[in-house]
Amino acid sequence: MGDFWNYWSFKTDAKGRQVWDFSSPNPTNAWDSEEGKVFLAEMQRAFTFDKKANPNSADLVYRRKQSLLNRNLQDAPPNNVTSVYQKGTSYYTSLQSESGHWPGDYGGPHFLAPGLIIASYVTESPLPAAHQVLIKQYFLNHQNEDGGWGLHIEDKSTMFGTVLQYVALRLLGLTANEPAILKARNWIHKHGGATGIPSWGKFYLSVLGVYEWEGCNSLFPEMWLMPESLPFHPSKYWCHARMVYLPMAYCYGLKVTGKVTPLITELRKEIYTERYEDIDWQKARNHCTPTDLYHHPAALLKLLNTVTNAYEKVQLPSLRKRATNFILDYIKAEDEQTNYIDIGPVNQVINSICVWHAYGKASEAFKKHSDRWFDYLWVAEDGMKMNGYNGSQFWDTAFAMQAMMESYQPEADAALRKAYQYIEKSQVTVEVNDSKKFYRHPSVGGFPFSNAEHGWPITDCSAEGLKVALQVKRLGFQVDNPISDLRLKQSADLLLSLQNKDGGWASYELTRGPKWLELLNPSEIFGNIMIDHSYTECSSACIQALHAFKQHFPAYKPTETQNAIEKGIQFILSQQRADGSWYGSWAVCFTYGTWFAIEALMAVSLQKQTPEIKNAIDRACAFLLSKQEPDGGWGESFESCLKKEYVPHRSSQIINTSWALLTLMAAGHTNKAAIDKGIGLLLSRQMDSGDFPQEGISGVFNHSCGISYTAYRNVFPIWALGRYVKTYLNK
Ligand code: LAN
Repeated sequence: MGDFWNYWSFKTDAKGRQVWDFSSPNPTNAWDSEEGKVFLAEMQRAFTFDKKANPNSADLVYRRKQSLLNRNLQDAPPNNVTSVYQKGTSYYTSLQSESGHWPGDYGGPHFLAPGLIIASYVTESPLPAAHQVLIKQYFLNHQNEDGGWGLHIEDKSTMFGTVLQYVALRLLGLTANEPAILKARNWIHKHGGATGIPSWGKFYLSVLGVYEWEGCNSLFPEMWLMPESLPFHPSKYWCHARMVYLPMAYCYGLKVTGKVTPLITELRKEIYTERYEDIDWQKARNHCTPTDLYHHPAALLKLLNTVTNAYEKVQLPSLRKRATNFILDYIKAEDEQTNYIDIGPVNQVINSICVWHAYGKASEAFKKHSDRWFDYLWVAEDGMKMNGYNGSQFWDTAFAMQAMMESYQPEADAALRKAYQYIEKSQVTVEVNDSKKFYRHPSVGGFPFSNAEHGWPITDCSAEGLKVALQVKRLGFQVDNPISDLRLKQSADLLLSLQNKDGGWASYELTRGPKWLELLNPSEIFGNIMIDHSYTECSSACIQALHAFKQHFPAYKPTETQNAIEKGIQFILSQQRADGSWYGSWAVCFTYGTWFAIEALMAVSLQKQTPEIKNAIDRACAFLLSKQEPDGGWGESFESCLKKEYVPHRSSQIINTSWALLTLMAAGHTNKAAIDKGIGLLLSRQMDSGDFPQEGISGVFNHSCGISYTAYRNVFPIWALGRYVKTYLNK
């Protein structure tokens, strides 16, 4: 098995680009030959994965390779806190790349790779054979027992997941009678057929030509020509919604559809319960299978759809042309600003389709686009998946550094120094072109989630970057190329400019639109996608960063900074729930949100704690203690995110346990016995290698979709153990 893994090599460069290369043992790449076919089939088998044991893969392909390269472990040391801490750190540093960041699996969602397969089919730009085989294997590995797939790896089957993987598998060459396909088709038919796929699915199927554009509600490209002052102008959307609905509107406006090949004709026969010709497309527009429905489209949206659908019948070609030309200009700007990586995996792929449609397959723009597809693909023991971003390089590195700096260990020095170089290189130092025209908030001073080439700064990534840089300064840690004071000030300026009126911070930009814009959310599968809301986690990170900044630069905008911090704290306090917890929007779930909230409250109140803050902290700790499991750990299920109520996991989870411990220790809680028990759980879970096991999924977005953060199973135990060492052992 290992042999076949070895044909895949991971490449990264100084800019943090991550690509998996396949080096063929067969120099002529004759995959059609008998020998070639046997090779590919054997390789496919080497990526067999048992979803039933745990649908979360453990990123073993990267980790085995990298840790073998860099191991320098002492022999099994005794099982005490310090040794587990050191071993955990030493293992994790062995995974660091030459460029200083920690590469890792960022998969989880099930709607990304099918989009890419559809794009590559429509644009007649097939992925290399070896990639296709591993993507196919990934889909097969993740099929649920009932034959379907969900929105993400831990989800129950949905029409969205099932139809998309079904179609993708067929495009990748599986025949209609293969057992996996039969099972999937059975699921689709039993649940009423593909007319019930949610609107994003209707979109992909229409582009592919297995669904009619008439069966989609209008995506109304002319919306972009409306006055910007309107409260529902798309410039006011959350940037991810804005950048996804943009190319979608182009495709809808021009009814972009691939060639109707014989395979497409077959698919039209396979995925519906009635004849394709008999489908009532108008009725299908608002039909969503109940398994998929997370967000119920509001009456206001339905009303608006009636208007825009009616307009579609009489639309003016000249206006349509103006609108789609504007969209193309916008896509060009986004492509150039992000070096064709684009803000995320969804618009990257749909932009590729638009660029292909507008400029052709031979165009420079399309070539640059399809070259970036590879930045999103990741190989793990469950096959090849599409990551939720072009990686989580910066985010993981900023956290890893903080975890390792929590308590001083000379063994981590070299890794920290290298990691700092990645942080330094990632800061945005120049504004993007046409930033105003295309509704970009200023970027300079900010830090992205992945790498500088991607370049969209994020509030909390910027805050974590600033925190790291300031902590390095405070510790007097010697690094090459220290980030200048000017750049640190630019970073603080950016955070100040991003504070919302409610005192909180959203994810990428200011909250631009009114709350009621959520009533126009057309996606049945995601919640809160229309505007960028203030979040506890983002707000906490910004408060902590500004607080640290104030200590280093007390004379720089002192009143403004202080006011921002105070308003931020009020926002955090306002988000605390009656049970003492905070909801976490970007990871699972209340242990995450509560950890962030407490870090901010503690950071700013170390000298003087108001009764209000003290009370909030006490209630948070009481909440956490009430959720501690008998084995000493904490475990939260992904269901917490969906239900917005704490739902315990089947078993304690090291990541939730680490967050709970970090919180209790930050708060200086006196129940040391509870903390010791939690630490005991972490110690018991460490593996011989120094790694920790991959347990349940730990990331989430838009309340409904899980996403994997492979780094968390190492970074957070290290951080919690480091805090324990610092608090109780190194006194
Ligand atoms: C991310 C990844 C990072 C994440 C954090 C920085 C961790 C968070 O604190 C703020 C929100 C942010 C930036 C975030 C937002 C939503 C993203 C971009 C993602 C989870 C990665 C993928 C996801 C994106 C929306 C996926 C495409 C789906 C759509 C609904 C457009």
